[in-house]
Amino acid sequence: MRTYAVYSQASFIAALLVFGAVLLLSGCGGDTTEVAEVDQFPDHAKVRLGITGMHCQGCIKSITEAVEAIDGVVACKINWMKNSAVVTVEDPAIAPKIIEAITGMNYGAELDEA
Ligand SMILES: [Cu+2]
Repeated sequence: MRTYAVYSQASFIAALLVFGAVLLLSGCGGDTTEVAEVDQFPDHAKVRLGITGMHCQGCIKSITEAVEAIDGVVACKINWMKNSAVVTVEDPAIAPKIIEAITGMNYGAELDEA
């Protein structure tokens, strides 16, 4: 019985760890990714956008892919909780193109000047 108790405690902890890892990987449990703090491209210009109409991870994925497919876009990080995106670009002049791509998919998008 004692062995069983130790075993089940260990597997319980293992299960917790796996659960935590799944949460982290899936990005569930609230968006803890602070876009401003994780800047992989500090030397590049940023276009900050407010985006409306996103309702699931699928929206985020398709917007991210569409924006990153635009010539001159280096990366697109969307913060679902804040309804915002930070797009790393070669030249901020392509901002209208980015907005066009997003609104073309029936989401709202506008430049966030703040
Ligand atoms: Cu969706």
